[in-house]
Formats: sequence, structure tokens, C-alpha cells
Amino acid sequence: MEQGQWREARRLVREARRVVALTGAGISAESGVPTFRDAGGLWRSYRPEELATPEALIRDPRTVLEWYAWRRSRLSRCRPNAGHRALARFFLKRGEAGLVTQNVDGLHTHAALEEAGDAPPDPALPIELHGAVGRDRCNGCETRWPAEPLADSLPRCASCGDLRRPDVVLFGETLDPEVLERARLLAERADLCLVVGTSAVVYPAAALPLATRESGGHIVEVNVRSTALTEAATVALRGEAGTVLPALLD
Ligand code: BV8
Ligand code: ZN
Repeated sequence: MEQGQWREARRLVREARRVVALTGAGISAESGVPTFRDAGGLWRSYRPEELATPEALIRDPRTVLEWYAWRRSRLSRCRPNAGHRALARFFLKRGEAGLVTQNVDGLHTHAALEEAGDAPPDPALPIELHGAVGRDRCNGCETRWPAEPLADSLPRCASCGDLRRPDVVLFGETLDPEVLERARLLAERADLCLVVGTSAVVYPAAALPLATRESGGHIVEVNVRSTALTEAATVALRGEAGTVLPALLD
């Protein structure tokens, strides 16, 4: 990695008054979670964007729910990696929340709880823009439950009878406005946005780092390859998150 880029990135981290971090599937790749765009993301020849839509859920609920059951079973064997941990330690040390994720795998939350130990984990708990696959919610009345294994009959809501589905934001569904507003305010007020392991093509998440830049802040990107956001980055660090983040943040 180019020394000058590295020194600049560490200076920006050291001098930042307020930091926001936006993560994507790439930060969980080293934990064995398939990303969306890499080959491992495919399931039974479906592309994620085909299955993660309200239309698919209505058209073929069993297939969509089986996909999420498959992802849940894989996730149950995954642990946070050095990248998740370095970000958790970073925000715990700063004592100020700033972590925003597109991931629904819950690994940032695990890392926060493990790194915090007996201390309050709050500064390291992520804003989950797209929800969490570890929860269910009703497709009709928004009631929420912890996720349950998929049975033979489709899961139904006891109060309104509608379909129980994973508590994630599907493509074409709007994000929770309160969640999005909290993330937007963090990004706008930050003078440094760390963008880790995202191809930055899904909106409105991909607009958050630009909000930091528009308010005079800097973007430092951590990714194994260039992305739609590299142009806008002050520094682009090429490497795996599990290697780069501990070296950059500890
Ligand atoms: C909405 C939950 C109102 C479900 C997800 C404006 C312009 C264009 C399109 C739109 C727009 N506004 C809205 C849209 C439509 C759409 C969208 O953005 N489509 C894209 C595909 C063009 N957005 C929506 O539908 C959003 N809703 O806007 O509602 C509305 C509605 C309709 C029309 C207009 C407005 C809802 C978006 C949320 C969808 N749900 N997830 C589930 O998980 O099943 S999105 C899902 O995909 C993820 O959460 C994540 O956001 C995205 C995947 O992206 P990444 O995480 O970046 O992963 P990817 O595989 O792409 O890249 C991995 C990266 O990591 C790579 O760069 C790779 O190089 C790197 N990497 C790999 N290994 C490592 C690494 N980096 C470091 N270390 C490593 N080891
Ligand atoms: Zn209901």
C-alpha cells in the first residue's frame, strides 16, 4: 500500500473530531458470509436482487423464506472478524456512536458486545439501515419477533394473520425513516467517513458518504478493489478489512 496514502489516512483518523463508518458485505466476507456481488452470493442460481423484493415475497413466499433460512443457517456458523472488532474498539474508545451498516448479519452487534465486555456497548452498536435477518416481522402489522426456524406451513402473524417475514428492507421497500434520519445526521455532521467493504451501488445507503463530503468532510475507503465511490474518496486503501482496519484504527 502506498506509504503516503497510509500516512494521510492515519492523519485523517487521528485529527477527526467526528467519525462515521459505513460498512457493506465486504467486512463480513472474512467471517464466511457471502457478499452480494461475489460468486458466493448466488443461491440456487437466483441473484439476490431477484429474491429480496416484495414482489418475490408475494409471488413465491416459500422460496424467499427458504433463502433467508439458508442464509440464517450459514450465519449461525459465522463470528465477527478482526475488522468488526477493530471498528468496535475504535467507537468504544471514542465513546461516541458512528457505525452504520447495510449488513443484516448482526456481526457488528456481536463484536460490540464482545469488545465492550462489562462496559456499555452502545457507542459500538450499529445503525442497521437494512434491518437484521435475526428478527422476523409481520408483513402486515409490523409486529416483531425473534427469528424462528422455517416450518412446513408458512409462518403467520397471530394478531393479523399476515405473513411473518425477515425484518429486513427488501429492494423497492423504503427504509425506516427514523433509522435513515439518524444515519443521515451522523454522516452530515462527521468530518471523516470510513467506507468499508461496500460496492456503494445501493441507495440511499451509498449517498451517506457523499453527505459527509458535501459538509466539508473526508472519505477514506477500505476495499480490495475500486468501487463507485473511489473517485469521491480522499484516500482509498486497498486490502482486506480484517487486515487494514486494525492497522488503521488501533
Ligand atoms: C428505496 C437487505 C424507496 C435484504 C438490502 C437511486 C438510484 C438507483 C436505484 C435506486 C435509487 N433509489 C432507490 C433505488 C432502488 C434500490 C437500489 O439502490 N438499487 C440498486 C441495486 C441500484 N434501492 C432500494 O430499493 C431501497 N429502497 O430506495 O425505497 C424507493 C423504492 C423504489 C424506487 C425508488 C425509491 C432499499 C435498498 C435496501 C435493499 N436491501 N439488503 C437482504 O440482505 O436480503 S441491500 C443489500 O445489497 C445489502 O444490504 C447491501 O446494501 C447491498 C449489497 O451491497 P454491498 O454490501 O456493498 O455488497 P457487494 O457484494 O455489492 O459488495 C461487496 C464489496 O466488498 C465489494 O466492493 C468488494 O470489493 C468488497 N470486499 C469483498 N471482500 C472484502 C471487501 N472489502 C474489504 N475486505 C474484504 N475482505
Ligand atoms: Zn400482523
